[in-house]
Amino acid sequence: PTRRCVCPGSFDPVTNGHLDVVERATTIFEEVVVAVLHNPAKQGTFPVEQRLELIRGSLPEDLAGRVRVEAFADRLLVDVCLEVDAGAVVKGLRGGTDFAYELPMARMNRHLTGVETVFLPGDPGLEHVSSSLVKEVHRYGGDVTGLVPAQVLEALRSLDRV
Ligand code: COD
Repeated sequence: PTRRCVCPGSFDPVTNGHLDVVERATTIFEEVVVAVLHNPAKQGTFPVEQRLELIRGSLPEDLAGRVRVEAFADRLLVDVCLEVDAGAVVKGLRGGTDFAYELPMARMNRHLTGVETVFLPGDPGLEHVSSSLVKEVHRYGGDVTGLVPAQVLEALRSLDRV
């Protein structure tokens, strides 16, 4: 049994969908490590240091003692889990597309070190929320209030709008 899990992602930037998964992970695990990792398929928008600050600034204060937010550059998720001594990965699933993307990664991670992946069904009210759609909607002048925390709304203002 493990007390600690890792919630990994790009968090570019963090959304209310991510925060919901992290907060729910704290109801199952005593400690949660939010790990900002590199997704080789994605080009980054926000610098990693800013992504960390935005996550830290958006988490409820009462969780501060049990949630740690860190970046791990160019590392395998399984190596991060070994380093922080976490026996499980927690991921949110918005729907079937997420599942199809996540299943091979969960199997590969288990193959590599035996680490288990726990999937949480995403909140249906946040199913349409992703970092990439948030950035796109903002870029073309749409309003993403309510989909991201206040600090992220502020940070988005620094991006160019079309
Ligand atoms: N509702 C529920 N869940 C959500 C929502 C939402 N609205 N939005 C996002 N999520 C979940 C996603 O499903 C995902 O589980 C997590 O939050 C993070 O999402 P993103 O988009 O920030 O992160 P990804 O998908 O780009 O992260 C991919 C990783 C960085 C985790 C992956 O590339 C990785 O593990 N990289 C490290 C290198 C490695 O180990 N590679 C081999 C993998 S087998």
